[in-house]
Amino acid sequence: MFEERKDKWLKKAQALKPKLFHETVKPVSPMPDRALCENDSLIIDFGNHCVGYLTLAFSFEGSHPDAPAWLSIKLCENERELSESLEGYRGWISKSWVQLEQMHVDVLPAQITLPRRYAFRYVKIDVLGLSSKYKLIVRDASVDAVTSANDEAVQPLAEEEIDRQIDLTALRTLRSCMQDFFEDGPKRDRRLWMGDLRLQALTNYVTFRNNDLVKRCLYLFAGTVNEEGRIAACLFTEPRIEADDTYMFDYSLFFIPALLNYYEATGDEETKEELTPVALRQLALAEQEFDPLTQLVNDSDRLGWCFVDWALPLNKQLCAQAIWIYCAKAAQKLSFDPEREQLIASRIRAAGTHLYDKDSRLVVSGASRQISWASQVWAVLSGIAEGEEAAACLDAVSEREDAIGMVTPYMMHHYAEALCLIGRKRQALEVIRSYWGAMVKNGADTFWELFNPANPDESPYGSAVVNSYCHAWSCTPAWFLRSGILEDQMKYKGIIFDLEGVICSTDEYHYQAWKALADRLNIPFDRERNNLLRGVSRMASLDIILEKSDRQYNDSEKLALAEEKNALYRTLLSNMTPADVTDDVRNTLETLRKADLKLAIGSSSKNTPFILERIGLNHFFDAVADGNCIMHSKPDPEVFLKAAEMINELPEDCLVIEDAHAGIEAAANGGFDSAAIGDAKDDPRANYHLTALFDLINCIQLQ
Ligand code: RAM
Repeated sequence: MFEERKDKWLKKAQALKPKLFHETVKPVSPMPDRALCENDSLIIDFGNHCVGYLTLAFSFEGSHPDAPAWLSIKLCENERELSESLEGYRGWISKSWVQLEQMHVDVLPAQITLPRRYAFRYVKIDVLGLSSKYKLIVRDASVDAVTSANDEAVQPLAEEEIDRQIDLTALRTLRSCMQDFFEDGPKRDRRLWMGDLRLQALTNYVTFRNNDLVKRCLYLFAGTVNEEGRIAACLFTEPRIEADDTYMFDYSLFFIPALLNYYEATGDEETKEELTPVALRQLALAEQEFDPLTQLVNDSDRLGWCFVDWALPLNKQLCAQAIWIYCAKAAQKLSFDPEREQLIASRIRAAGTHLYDKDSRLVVSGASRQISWASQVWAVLSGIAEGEEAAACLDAVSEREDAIGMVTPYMMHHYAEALCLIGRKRQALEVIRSYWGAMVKNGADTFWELFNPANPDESPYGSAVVNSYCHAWSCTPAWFLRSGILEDQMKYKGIIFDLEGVICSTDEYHYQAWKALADRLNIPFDRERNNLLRGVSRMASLDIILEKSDRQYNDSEKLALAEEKNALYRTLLSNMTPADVTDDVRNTLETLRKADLKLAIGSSSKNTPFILERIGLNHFFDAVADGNCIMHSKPDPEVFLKAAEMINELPEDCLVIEDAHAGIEAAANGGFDSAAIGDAKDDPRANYHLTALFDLINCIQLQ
């Protein structure tokens, strides 16, 4: 497949081979005068992570060197590597990745450039053997550092110190990985991986802007598809361009969003047209992995069939299903197909039917119905879980100690992206500050391939010695920090909720109390008549009920009856519990709280404090304005104005949520925007019309 085009594509890729920028990097402090004897060692710090060629200059003191200097040279990406030992290495990938050399210097003085390219900040020289007739002096050291990243294209961030540090570290990471192509790690694996490319490219579009390098990589992948047309998980470019024999479900599919993102960043129609067939071919090939009856992706345990994260016990079924959906949606943007649209819908439904646990509100994966963070994150990113359900997935998993965690910055990227998608940019920023920030605190000057805060020494390879401490997929904070995560994300500063009918439903209790009173007075009253009482004050409601009575009541009798009803109503209210707050309401409130908004109640009910206490929300709101502190009820705006004043915000900066027409009118009268729900949902005076409270989250976000 594509055989006749592959050569042309590889030629295109080769024509885009970048020129590398060179920079000479010197150690942070001058070389010590100290002369070295056998068994002495010296550590040289170059100040920052760099990728390039090391030159060392040696001289000696004492008599003419009568034997070579025998040296061990260890190049380390970070400080912790300096003390890591290879002895008893038990990792499962080759220890040949360790940057450790031995050499003999026969003639002194000498200047030696090591032939290999290294990724490092520190160099440790151990003198393994030296004649006692002379001492060795390391006179000078320098690095010819190389990258294809153009620093001048980057706009620096002038934000909080922590963000600046994270951003610099992320930029340095990407810069080191940008060579002839986007390497995954310049120490290890020094090759082009599809999963990594996708995230590097995203970050590149808003930083170094070397879009031709992305184009080159897309053509490299397209030019090396196998006979079926499948994109390999990774490829080599030396001695000739060749795909590795590793194929992974998710990595092949990620060619699709990578191409789409490239097109969105550059508008390069030609590349889009030429490579879209390759992208669509990945979807077609993925079909083999689906069960046509259930529309679920097979629950495979073939080693490495789908990557997702380095959490080894992770079951990949849900993630694979979600990644297919995510990539198929991207394919729709490259080339829309109505049949594919239906297939996407049916696979979302299949996941909902077979891989969603209604009780826990979590998606599950595989025959063992495993619960993991990765599954929840991908369910959100794919749209398997949407709106309030999506928020519930991310919240519920954090309560589960048995959930399989996330261990790579790659997976954490997707978590932060999922949070942004459901409107929790603030929380996403916190994730970036705490997760990537913890690496900075642990001494990272480039971000690592894997970081498990619970176990900073964890390695996917059985030994930290072979870890990559500068790894492409961890560079995305530089993308997040430039993609609106820091901006004021909400249209409003405060949200004011009506209580009854919005936060909780008390309709039934009102009905039962009026019914009991009407029964005692022998006045006919039923649910139909009860509808007439909606949004009507207590005394006016009583008048409506008394219309059907045979006798007249004077004002003081009426007051007593209203009191009687209220007493009954309050007795009934005391049956309320936190369970009266629906998941929709709870998730919406949590999400708004995490978005850093001020939340208030504006309700005409004098029972407000009592109800809030019963449903367990009395300490939740920043302010409560209720029937006890106002003179005029809705549609007068007094209660909302009071609430806005209590949270110190102007009406135009607040949004009112109401289920009664009188409330929507009150909001308009006070100069507030409003969102209508329930009975008032279609009120034309409202700015937003909500089917569920969670719909609010999308309405109030700045795009
Ligand atoms: C490792 C590398 C690479 C990653 C693959 C799946 O070999 O770390 O970055 O994409 O695994």
